[in-house]
Amino acid sequence: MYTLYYSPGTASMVVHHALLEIGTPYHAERVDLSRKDRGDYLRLNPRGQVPTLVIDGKAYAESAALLMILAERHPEARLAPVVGSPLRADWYQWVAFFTNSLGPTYRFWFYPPDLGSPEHPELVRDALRHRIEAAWSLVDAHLASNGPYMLGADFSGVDLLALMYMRWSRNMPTPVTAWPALKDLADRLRQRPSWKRLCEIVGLTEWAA
Ligand SMILES: N[C@@H](CCC(=O)N[C@@H](CS)C(=O)NCC(=O)O)C(=O)O
Repeated sequence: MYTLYYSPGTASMVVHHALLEIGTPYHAERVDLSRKDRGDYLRLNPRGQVPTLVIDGKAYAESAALLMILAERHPEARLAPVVGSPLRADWYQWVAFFTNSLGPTYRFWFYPPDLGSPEHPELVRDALRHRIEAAWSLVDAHLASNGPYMLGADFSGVDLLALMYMRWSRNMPTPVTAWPALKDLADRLRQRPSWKRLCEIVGLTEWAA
């Protein structure tokens, strides 16, 4: 049994989505991120962030790591290609790309206090926007030549990571739907029953379809 600590629409989405794709039983605990004092939750996650996934009584953090752990624990769900295959290597590469390139930059975009100010000065905002858009341009070009999914013809768990980050662009100056291959990927993934179920469970309507 897994226990997922989550908040709708946040970095916990990919983990929640993976659990639904796998079809394994889990318990979900909503964390109220509007509360400054997160009390006992800090014992599970010292930064007070989501996601946290408790596996066999031990708490683990970091969305990309949790996706990798789940893919490994449930090979039958085929969230990752076979270990040792060239596609598995591509899978690691893209998981690392998303979590390294987009994860921290989005974090800075949404949390100006992480960079020391309540609101970003325009220069910083523009720089973060530029970095996010450059990353999406690269992914769009990759998909246009090698898609329609991140690993080519077939869906995998790294698409779930892409979908979570794609959704975060929805209110940015250039949402990912401006890039044709990214829009195509987002549309395909939003057709999956697991996505519809996830939106229902956590009560997401914005950018759900
Ligand atoms: N690198 C972490 C980032 C987690 C993160 O930043 N979570 C945000 C929500 S998207 C959070 O918990 N924010 C509340 C806070 O920082 O107080 C991951 O990918 O899991």
